[in-house]
Amino acid sequence: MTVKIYGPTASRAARPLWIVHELGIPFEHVALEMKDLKGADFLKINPNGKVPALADGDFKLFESMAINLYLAAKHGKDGFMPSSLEDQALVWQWSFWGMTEVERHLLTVLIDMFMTAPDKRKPEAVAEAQKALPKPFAVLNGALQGRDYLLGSTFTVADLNLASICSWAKPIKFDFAPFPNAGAWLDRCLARPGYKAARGTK
Ligand SMILES: N[C@@H](CCC(=O)N[C@@H](CS)C(=O)NCC(=O)O)C(=O)O
Repeated sequence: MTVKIYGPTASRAARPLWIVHELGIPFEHVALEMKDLKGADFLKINPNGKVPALADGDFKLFESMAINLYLAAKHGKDGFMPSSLEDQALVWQWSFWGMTEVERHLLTVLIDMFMTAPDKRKPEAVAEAQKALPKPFAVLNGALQGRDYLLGSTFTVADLNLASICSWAKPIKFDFAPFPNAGAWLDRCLARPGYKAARGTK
């Protein structure tokens, strides 16, 4: 069965697009445009009118992290979705942590920098987000001390989910100098062919 992934590449749909390349499963990319998201057809797929969304046969799912955890659990091999409950819990931990502790700060800066007219920019909100970011990146840096990936020596869905969020640190030119483990880990993850293929780059 070919899964359908809804949403433009330049959106959080990049996350499931990365994982389907990583898993090597057949998929259909329904790119959509942002203006299509509130139409009746798409609202049947995701009543929130947001992307990404997934259809796997009759089964429909929204929320980028949930989609990736589902696909990893269904198709992951060789520890990509770890087998022990404890390691799976760590996968959930890093995925939820990325969404709650990192994403909004990166997004605040990203939107202001690239998607906001100069007269609408909010330097105070950006400064606050920039001030908040070192705290989670210090935590991530510590967790990666002496290991290449979040759970050890193997790239797992935890790395993919968190790196897909942290990838926004690149366009905003976040300074990883104080967090070398985190910076090297992000480069390692984003150098993967699956990430590049999802973006249509080499
Ligand atoms: N927490 C959701 C966020 C989904 C979301 O906000 N997606 C944006 C695109 S990246 C969207 O669809 N925006 C359209 C809108 O809010 O109307 C997820 O991770 O899937």
